[in-house]
Amino acid sequence: MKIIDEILEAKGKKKLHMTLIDPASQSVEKSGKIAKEAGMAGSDYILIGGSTSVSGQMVDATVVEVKKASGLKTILFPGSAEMISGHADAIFFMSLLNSRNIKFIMGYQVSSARFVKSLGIETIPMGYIVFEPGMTVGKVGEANLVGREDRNLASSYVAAAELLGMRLVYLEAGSGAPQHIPPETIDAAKREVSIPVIVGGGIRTPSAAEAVSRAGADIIVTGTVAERASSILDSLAPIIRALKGVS
Ligand code: 1GP
Repeated sequence: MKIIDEILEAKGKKKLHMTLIDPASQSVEKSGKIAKEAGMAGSDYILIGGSTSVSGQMVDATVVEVKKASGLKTILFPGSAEMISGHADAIFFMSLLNSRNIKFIMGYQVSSARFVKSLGIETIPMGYIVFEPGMTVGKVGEANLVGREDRNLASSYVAAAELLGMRLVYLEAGSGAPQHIPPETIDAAKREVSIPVIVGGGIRTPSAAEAVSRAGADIIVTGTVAERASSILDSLAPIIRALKGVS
């Protein structure tokens, strides 16, 4: 079954969790360990990518190790046209909708499209929107950040993503953000569209995960919490339980 169909089937029935692994942040072996424990903690998919560019070989090695260690499906979340591996199950073929730089809106997509097609992996068109504070992706992606409380602009961006045919929309506060996107902003965006809404950035506690889930996120992404934890399983399991406990 395609990942997009699994996501659509889950929508409204159960919340999904994705663990973000940035190949630039640790060794291939450590990435495998994070993925394995994330799977044990109840995570549904592993996202592989980030804003710091790494070679295709590094992404290849990470994807292979993550799949071997966890058995979970992998989705590429590329920060550039190089960060693509044919070993992944799918790729978020994404556009950073609020970038000032055309490279992130349509440039990398054009330069990688024929290569991605040749790999034959599942492609999932995704609208990516970066909110304050944006962190590294806000800077590298040259984003006109959406204000944390700007429900109007958030709703307009997700509506545009839906009309452009994006299958998913991702509301991003930036990896390591001190706070996640406020529930009221998530709620407004969620009410605007019928496509699944992904929320990530700054979610580090069970109560934060529950609040984001309750506000309407269909999919919740965490990254930093597993990268920094002394016990990945012990830190992730309560977060995933909290977000999945919301119906
Ligand atoms: C970044 O939304 C993800 O793309 C994850 O953010 O590292 O803050 O969990 P954190």
